[in-house]
Amino acid sequence: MKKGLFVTFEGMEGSGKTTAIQAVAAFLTEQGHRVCITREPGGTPIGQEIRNWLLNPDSVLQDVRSELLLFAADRLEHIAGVIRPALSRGEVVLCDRFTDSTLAYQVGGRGLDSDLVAYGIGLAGLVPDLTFLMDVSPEEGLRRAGKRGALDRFEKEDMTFHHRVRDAYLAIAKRESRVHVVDTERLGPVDCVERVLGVVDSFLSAS
Ligand code: Z5A
Repeated sequence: MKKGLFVTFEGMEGSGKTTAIQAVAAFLTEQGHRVCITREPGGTPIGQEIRNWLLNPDSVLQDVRSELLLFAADRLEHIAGVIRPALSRGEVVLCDRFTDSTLAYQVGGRGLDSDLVAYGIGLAGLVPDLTFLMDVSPEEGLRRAGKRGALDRFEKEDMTFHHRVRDAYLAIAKRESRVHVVDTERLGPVDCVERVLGVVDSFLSAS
């Protein structure tokens, strides 16, 4: 039985998801909430193996649908092993990427059939209470990501891929009221966190 709060952070590479999650977690912990920080892919031991393979720039797939199934396997293990247990303990789960990443990258970016991807997402059987779309232009996001060194298998895709991903994210935000857009190109890290905390606070007060 779900009791906690499930919050996901979405967006392009380098958009500021990890930065925001760390600061939001510190604030909520100080307020007395129990917080679980996790991520996809890679929130479980087998998920970490899947992540290493999927992000390795040398990994090659013969059928792009295999990518969808690897993300789905990572997610099922993650939900059963980490997210649901934390929610049932009443924790606030802050998750770096979830199902909206699959819609943005596998449908928007890769062009997979949306019904097929919807089936994969449906297997999850879990919808976030709140989602923050940390929005940034692909140019700025990749500039930030590039500062870290070698690019991963997704970061290496061409600019049209990244623009399709961003457009897909913005389309999700338009149709889903749980999604709140945070402009991380205009707002600095501190203001981004303030915006996120304002929404979380209103949600917690109303529930
Ligand atoms: N993927 C998929 O295709 N399908 C799926 O279903 C799922 C995932 C779940 C996982 O990568 C890859 O898997 C991902 C999609 C795909 N593609 N890629 N690449 P990931 O999630 O591990 O990697 P990432 O998104 O690239 O993470 P990241 O680069 O670490 O981005 P971030 O966490 O959003 O950014 P950050 O580390 O917080 O910040 C980056 C830099 O920007 C850092 O120097 C900060 O100090 C700076 N920063 C942060 N916020 C700001 C603001 N507001 N202003 C200025 N500078 C800032």
